[in-house]
Amino acid sequence: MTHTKPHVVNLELAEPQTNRNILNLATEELQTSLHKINLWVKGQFPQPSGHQTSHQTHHALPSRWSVTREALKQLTRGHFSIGDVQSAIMSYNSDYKHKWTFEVLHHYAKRLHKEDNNLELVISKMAKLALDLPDLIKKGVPLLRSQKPKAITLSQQQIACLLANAFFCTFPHRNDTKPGSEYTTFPTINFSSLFGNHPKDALKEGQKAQKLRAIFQYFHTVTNDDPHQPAEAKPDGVVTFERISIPNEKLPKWKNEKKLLRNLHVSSKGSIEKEGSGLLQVDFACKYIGGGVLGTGLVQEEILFLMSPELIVSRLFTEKLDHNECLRITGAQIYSSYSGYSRSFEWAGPHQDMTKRDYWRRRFRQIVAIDALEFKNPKEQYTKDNITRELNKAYVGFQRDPDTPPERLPAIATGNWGCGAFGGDPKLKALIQLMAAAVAERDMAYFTFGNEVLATELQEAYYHLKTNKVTVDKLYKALMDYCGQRERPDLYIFIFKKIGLQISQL
Ligand code: AR6
Repeated sequence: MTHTKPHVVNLELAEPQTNRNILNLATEELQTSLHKINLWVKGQFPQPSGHQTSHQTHHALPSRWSVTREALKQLTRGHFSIGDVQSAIMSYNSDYKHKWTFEVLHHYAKRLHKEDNNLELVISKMAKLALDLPDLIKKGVPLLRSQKPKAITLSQQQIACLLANAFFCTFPHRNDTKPGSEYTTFPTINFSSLFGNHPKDALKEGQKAQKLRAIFQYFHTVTNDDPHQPAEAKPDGVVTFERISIPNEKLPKWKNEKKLLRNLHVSSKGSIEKEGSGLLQVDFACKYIGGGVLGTGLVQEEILFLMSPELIVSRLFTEKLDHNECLRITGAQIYSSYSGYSRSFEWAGPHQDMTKRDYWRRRFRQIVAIDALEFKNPKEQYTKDNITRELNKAYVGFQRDPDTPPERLPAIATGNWGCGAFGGDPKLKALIQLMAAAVAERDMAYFTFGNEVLATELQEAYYHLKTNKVTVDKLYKALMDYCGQRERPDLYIFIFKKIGLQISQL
């Protein structure tokens, strides 16, 4: 059986071959959705029986890609309605004709879309961009599989092309989330879930349509060929996605860690993404990266991903995160600004990102996705296993990249990680992050997101712990004692007493 020789790898690589982060594409497993897409683009997607010759395969299958290509080509010619976009998407997704609805897309087009951004023009350029897939991505992008630390670097143009395909729901095998189906351990990537809405959904149609404003702003920018656009704002760099896994035996032994707390800056005002710019920004993640960004979620992680849609592409290749893993993303650009939060969220306009770029043309912006545990019952968080798990998770996210010298290590910008949708206790989580930062030897800026009481309490607690040179192991032991309490006294006062701090105001 003769197969067409795979095209030469055309992923732009941001790091030199000697760097440990580099993708060794030659040895990557090729069982990836993108590899399959390449076959599918060439009409070679194998039948489930797998008994055909390549010749038969060419002719037996009216390839999904050829149907897709025809549908998208129509859109590149302009003169279409949103109904036509819907029909185009459904033409190669007919299995979902009774499942997918498009009222949010229609809502956006009718009520939210501004005439100055010609929607038809943007969508036709997006179709063109999606059709560039075979030219822009010539080899399968490897999957970032569980427990396999690895990095992928893509050009912003490749990301835009992949996201245009996600918008038009062209990725095969990625719509079925039933247990046992091929990609159940991966997040979804096709945008179908953004277009429809159910009356019982957490967001109303109009609220969900705000997400589309951010998405279209992104596509408007990446397809913008206006020569007057400032060169610094152009999305012509690269972005690195790195899965980090630390084996259990290499995780800190918390009860023996003698490190002192590092510097802490606490503020009740400001946000991680704005005031924390230039620092390592924490994404309060879901283990399925991006959480509900393509559905009804609209809290910290989803908003982050909507402001920087390049982050969404990580859903294509990042398998769900395990307890000892995180995803670190370097170089993503910001395209929009927002106001409000959750149900009051609104897209607030375009953002021109002039952030400088590094040697590899990545914007100086690093985000680390760490997923906290979700506590339906708040009591569950005060156990040795759960506290240790959260310490480990934070440590994995904060750990220094061995290539960065300690003196050039940015501080961490974080806040109430795990304390909104996931129901955690912010006083406990702040302490856990502070301990993990101490072991990772990084300073921290903590944004309490308007909670002034928490800001004051945290500042005071930190002051006493720092001036009394309390080490991580002591804090860990005090936390373990706290877990054993029947009642839940104030966490910080309990710890001070346990450690024997003489504090006059107690
Ligand atoms: N800057 C600083 N603090 C913030 C910001 C911000 N931009 N946004 C929110 N906060 P949450 P979780 C504060 O609920 O509990 C998503 O669906 C604010 O106090 O987003 O870890 C993910 O995909 C807020 O209450 O994080 C996961 O599935 C708190 O941070 C899940 O939610 C927690 O924000 C994660 O839930």
